[in-house]
Amino acid sequence: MNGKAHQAETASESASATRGLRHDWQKSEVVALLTQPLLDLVDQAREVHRRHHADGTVQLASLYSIKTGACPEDCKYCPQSAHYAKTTGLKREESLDVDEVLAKAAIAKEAGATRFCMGAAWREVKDGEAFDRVLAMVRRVRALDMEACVTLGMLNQSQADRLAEAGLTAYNHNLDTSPEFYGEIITTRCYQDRLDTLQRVRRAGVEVCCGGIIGMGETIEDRAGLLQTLANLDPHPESVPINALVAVPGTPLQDRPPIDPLDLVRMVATARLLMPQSRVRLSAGRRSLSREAQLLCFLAGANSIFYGDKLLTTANNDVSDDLALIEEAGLRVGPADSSA
Ligand code: SAM
Ligand code: DTB
Ligand code: SF4
Repeated sequence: MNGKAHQAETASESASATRGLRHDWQKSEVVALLTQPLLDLVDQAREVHRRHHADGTVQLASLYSIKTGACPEDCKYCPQSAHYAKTTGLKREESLDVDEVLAKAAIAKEAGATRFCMGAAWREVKDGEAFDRVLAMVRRVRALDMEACVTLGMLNQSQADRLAEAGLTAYNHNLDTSPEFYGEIITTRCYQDRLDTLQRVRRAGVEVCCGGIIGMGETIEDRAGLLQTLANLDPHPESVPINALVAVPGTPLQDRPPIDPLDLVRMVATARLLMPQSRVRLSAGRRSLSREAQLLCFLAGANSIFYGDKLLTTANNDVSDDLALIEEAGLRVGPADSSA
């Protein structure tokens, strides 16, 4: 860790203690929050949200896939895994051309996004030309005065440090579910591999974006276990994407029934209570939510969305519908919130 990152980590630890943020949640406490009467939960979450995010901003983050498909991992929810390519029919594609990616970032900025997230279907980063291009993309997205986020799979410390030097704002690496349920969903890596990468990102002084997915057949305890693990990271992840499974045909989870949108509201509200200062991002699966369900999520403390017609390989909500809903709710497009 470089001196600056170490100082930042120490300062953040003591600030965390004085602000009363907790990192010692028990599973039973999280289950109790998650399963209490819905209006009590939403009331509490709203109160915490207003206290910590008085400016009422919603951050718009746009996603772009710089390397699609043919991933060696076997994540059962993911259309990009090579293990299911025969049944999903998804073809490998690479758009590692820096100018082309930058043109997408400029379009996203023009449409109102303040963060540009680039995703690669890699198990891990390998040093070499592709990674050098990603570093160049990060530098140029930052030069556009946008926040830059990448999600590239596992990293070693020197790769995390190089991303930090390039000016990366945040690294997305999800824990997806509880430690207990993880092995049912992914067998080609383990929970500890994820935690190790997250720690390297933190040590490099880059913000952590880490969340999970509901709707994969997990129990309430698994949902609580995910939130408990996230909240016990110290410091908390600066952003917490909450995804609802997009059941893509050809993946092993294709037949999972859709989630109850109120379960998503519960996840958002509980994430807000456990991680008061983080940005809670409504992520995949938002397209199947009504305006009313999205509004309830905003009420419960969501303050960011993925914005743009496409996520990585699947469709996302219409941008003009999103802007209209934000306006009708009386929210403002972020990023002013300095506690995030
Ligand atoms: N390969 C990298 C990794 O796994 O970290 C980055 C890309 S991966 C597609 C990023 C995240 O997208 C996953 O961790 C998962 O949480 C989410 N995701 C992927 N497919 C999804 C789906 N069908 N429904 C909901 N979330 C999904
Ligand atoms: C996150 O938590 N969700 C995003 C982003 N981080 C990288 C990805 C969602 C992917 C949904 C399926 C797809 O479009 O391929
Ligand atoms: Fe690969 Fe990421 Fe998809 Fe898993 S989630 S198969 S690691 S792209």
